[in-house]
Amino acid sequence: MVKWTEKERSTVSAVWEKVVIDETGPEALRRMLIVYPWTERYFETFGDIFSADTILNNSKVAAHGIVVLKELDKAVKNMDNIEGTYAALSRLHCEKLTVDPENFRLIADCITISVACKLRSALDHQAQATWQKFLSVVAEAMSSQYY
Ligand code: HNI
Repeated sequence: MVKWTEKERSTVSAVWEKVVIDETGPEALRRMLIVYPWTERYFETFGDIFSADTILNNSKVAAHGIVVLKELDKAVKNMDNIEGTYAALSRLHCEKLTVDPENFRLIADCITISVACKLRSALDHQAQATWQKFLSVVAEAMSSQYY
């Protein structure tokens, strides 16, 4: 199990408090789809997401970005059991959605970049290190039920 110092816990909470889910969620998912276009294949039901323009204007992408980011709130509130928190969601992504788990790292990076664009100097190197540790634990938890 991952150990968190008090400083790390307060840093994750402080970063998370500054995140505006309705902005950062859509922004992060759009980034993933544009920067890593092969991830589009999982979202066939979202309609036309075959160019940067259509991705930026797709309301389903925006809405799903919010769903993904809202889910992170559970990890912030359960830092000592992130794996357990995401066990069912990991199974869903493995068995039903068949998402390659490598993509969890990609979306984690896109979330960090979107957060950094928003927070600017508030996400200093120390805060970034802690935030990325947090997201890598989330990505690992999302991969935990794969077989
Ligand atoms: Ni993900 C559905 C959370 C990464 C593809 N995803 C969900 C749902 C949540 C969620 C919550 C809704 C589940 C439900 O309906 O019961 N996804 C997360 C989280 C991460 C993540 C917390 C990583 C931090 N998902 C990814 C990645 C991909 C992905 C990296 C693909 C590249 N997810 C999907 C797809 C769906 C989905 C596809 C179904 C969407 C739909 O509405 O049909």
